[in-house]
Amino acid sequence: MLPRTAAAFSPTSIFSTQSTPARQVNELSFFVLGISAAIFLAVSLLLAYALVKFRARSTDTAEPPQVFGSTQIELSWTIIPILIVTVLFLGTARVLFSVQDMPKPASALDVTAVGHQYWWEFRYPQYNITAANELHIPVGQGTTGRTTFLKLTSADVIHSFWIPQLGGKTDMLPNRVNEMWLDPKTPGVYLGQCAQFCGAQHAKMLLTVYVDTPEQFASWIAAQQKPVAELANGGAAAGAGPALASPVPVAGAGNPAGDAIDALTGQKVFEQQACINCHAVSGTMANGRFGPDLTHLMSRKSLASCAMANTPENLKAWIADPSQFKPGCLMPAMHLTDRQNAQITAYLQTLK
Ligand code: HEC
Ligand SMILES: [Cu+2]
Repeated sequence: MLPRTAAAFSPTSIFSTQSTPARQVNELSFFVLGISAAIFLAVSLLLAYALVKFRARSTDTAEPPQVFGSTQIELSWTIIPILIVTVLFLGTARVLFSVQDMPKPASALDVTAVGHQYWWEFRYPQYNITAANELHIPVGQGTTGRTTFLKLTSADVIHSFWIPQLGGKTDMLPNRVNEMWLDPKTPGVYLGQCAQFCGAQHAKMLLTVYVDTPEQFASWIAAQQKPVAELANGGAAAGAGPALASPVPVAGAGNPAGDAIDALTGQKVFEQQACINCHAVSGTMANGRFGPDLTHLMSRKSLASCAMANTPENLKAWIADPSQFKPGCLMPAMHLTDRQNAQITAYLQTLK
């Protein structure tokens, strides 16, 4: 392997591979590079030899002998390249098939990843969860390992899913499903990025992958499955059920939701705005699908696919004007008053 340089240990290094598909592709690249380097060296040496050995000398009086055709040489420069190409072909085919046709274990985790301008949606059909931007998967190797099988698609233009240390780069195409799998070796945080230019904020379409231990993963799933806390002031009676059925009633049309800067008022303001046409908060009337699901927004460490840390100040500033962080992104500035913004932010803070 490579020397332990800083480059090999940067979080987006393709050299310190942490998952089988990435490792196999990496080994194949070095194999191909090795063969190409050997060919380059052999050709250069032969060329240098011929140039020196057969150079024009002052003692030369006539043309050197002219040679026409040599079956031996022609055979060798046909057969040797064919052998080399065969080796390259077989080596590549072996990796291709072992990555592509890996049988799916019964225990595999299914994730559907959907690329959007400029964020990622992650659906976990086995758990009925929708998350965004921060992908959580279990560690994939070792006795408790669990492989993750991803279905990749896009909601708009072509994106590409790439986590250099784990795998990819696999295109996410509209109306088509590509597949890949990951079996990360060690728990930790891995960084990825959209690898296909997809528009103005392509550069800020970053991706964080949390590779969890089985326990961490189970508790993350449990947290994502929890229904949002009910904010109704009295709501003790509703404690039992998942409280999903009835959305909090909205104040009559045109009525201001109120002046209080608290989560309950914030929810009403949120639901009176167009936010709910683009964002979902499960169990409430917000069921938009155009933007990231906000049901467990506070479980994420970053906002807007890693554009900034998820702090109350950043959240408020984002809602006031997303373009200060991601110019050209598809969430409009909603022209809220400062109070409305503070109310909504107070509400979003409760979406744990
Ligand atoms: C026209 C659709 C649209 C409307 C309306 C809209 N958003 Fe968004 N929102 C988006 C999109 C798209 C993104 C992702 C932007 C990106 O990362 O490029 C986003 C991102 C966000 C995020 C970051 C989510 C995350 O997971 O990091 C928050 C928070 C948010 N919106 C809150 C709001 C609030 C509050 C409102 C109403 C005041 C609102 N949005 C109105 C489309 C919308
Ligand atoms: Cu993209």
